[in-house]
Amino acid sequence: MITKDIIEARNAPRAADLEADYAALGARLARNGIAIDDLLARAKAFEVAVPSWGTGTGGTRFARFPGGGEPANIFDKLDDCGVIHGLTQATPRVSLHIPWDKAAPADLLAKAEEHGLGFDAMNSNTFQDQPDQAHSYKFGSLSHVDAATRAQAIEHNLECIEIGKTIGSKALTVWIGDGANFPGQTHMGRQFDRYLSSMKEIYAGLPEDWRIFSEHKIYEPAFYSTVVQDWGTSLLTAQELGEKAMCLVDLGHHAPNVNIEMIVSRLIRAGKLGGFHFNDSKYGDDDLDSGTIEPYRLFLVWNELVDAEATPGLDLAHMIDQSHNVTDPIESLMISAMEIQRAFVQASLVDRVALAGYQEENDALMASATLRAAFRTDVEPILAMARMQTGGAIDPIATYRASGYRAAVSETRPVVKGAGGGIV
Ligand SMILES: [Mn+2]
Repeated sequence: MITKDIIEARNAPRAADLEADYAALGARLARNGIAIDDLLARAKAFEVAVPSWGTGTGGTRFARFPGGGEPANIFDKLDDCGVIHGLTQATPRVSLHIPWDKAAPADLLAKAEEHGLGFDAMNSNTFQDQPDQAHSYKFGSLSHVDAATRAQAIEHNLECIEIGKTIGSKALTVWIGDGANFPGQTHMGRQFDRYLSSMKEIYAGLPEDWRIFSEHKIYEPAFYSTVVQDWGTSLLTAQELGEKAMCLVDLGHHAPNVNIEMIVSRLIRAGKLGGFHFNDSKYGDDDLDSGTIEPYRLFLVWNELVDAEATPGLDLAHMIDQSHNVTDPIESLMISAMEIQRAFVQASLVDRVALAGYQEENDALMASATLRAAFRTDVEPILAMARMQTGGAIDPIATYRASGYRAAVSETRPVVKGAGGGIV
C-alpha cells in the first residue's frame, strides 16, 4: 500500500510552491469577487466513482496487452481503487460489475473498509454469456424473443440488486447489448415492448430507497440498431417505469458531434437525469481517459450541472467508465478523476449573473467569452490544495510512480491471460 508517510514525504518539498501558487490564484480570483476558499471547499466535496473493471487493462476487438500486476479478482481491484482514492481523495466509491465481482459480502465490506471505500451503483451484465447459464444472449437479453431468456436476464438483474443491498449500494445501472445487425432482423416496436416489460419486472424488485439507471448507447455490439439507442428512448423508459427510474449518460455513447450538454439540460428539465459514465472519445465509444480529447465538452457538461445544481431532487451518480489499453489503469483513473474534478471547479467559476445578462441582451460574443474565461483558468492549485489538505498527494502520478506499487503487485499477483472484456 501507499502509506500516509510516503504521501507526506513526497508532498513536503512541493508544499511551499503550492502555497505560493494558491495565494497567487486566490489574489487573481479575488479581483473578480471570487473567494478561492469556496472553490477549495467545493473541490474537497467532489466525488466520482471508479469502475472496478477499469483497474484491469482493457482491449479492443483485436487484442489485449495486459501490463504487470493486473488485478486477479475483486479484492485486488479494491486494493487498486484504494490507491486511486488515497492519492486523489476524489474517488471514495467503487462501482461493481456482476458477475465479474461476485464475492462474499462480508469480505467485500471488510476490504472496502480497509481502504475507506464504499460501493456505488451495481452494474448487471447480460451482454455476454456466462459458462453456467441456460440461455444465450446472442440474440438479446431483456428484449429477447424467448420468454425464458428474458426471465433469466431479469433474474440476473434482481440478483444484482440483492448483492447490492448487502454492501450498501443504492442503484442498479442497466445497459443491454440488445439490438440488431440487419434491417428487418427484429421488429423494433415489439422488441422495445419486451424490453420495457422486462424492465418493469426489475423495477418491481427495487427497494424503496434505490434507483435504476437506464444507459443508452447508439451502436455496438449491435451495429444496425440498438434497443436503447439514445436519450429519447432512455427517457421514454424512465418515464414509463416510474419515479425511481432515471437516465444515465455515458459520454461516449453518442454519434460524433452530438451536443451532449444539451441532452444533459433536457434530462434535468425532465427530472430524469440520474448520472454519468465519464470518459472521452474521438470517433465512437472509444472509452478514452476523461478530458484527454475534448476537455471543453467536459467543461460544458459540467457547466450545465453546476448551473442546475440547486434543482430540487437533482442527485447525480458520477462514475468513470473507461477502458485503458496502453496505460497503467491506476494512472489513467487518477488522471481522469482529477480532470473531471477540474471541469467541475472550472464550471464553478462561471460568472452566472454576467452570463445571464449577456444572454438577455443577445450579446453572443460576451456570453461565449464568459464561459471561456472560466475554462481558461488554471485551477490546478485548488485541486492540489484540496488533495494535500485531505491527505492526498499534491502530485498523484509522481507519488504513485515513486512508491513502486505496480512493481510490488507484479511480484505477488499472477499473470492474467485472456481477453477479459469490460467495456460498457
Ligand atoms: Mn457506460
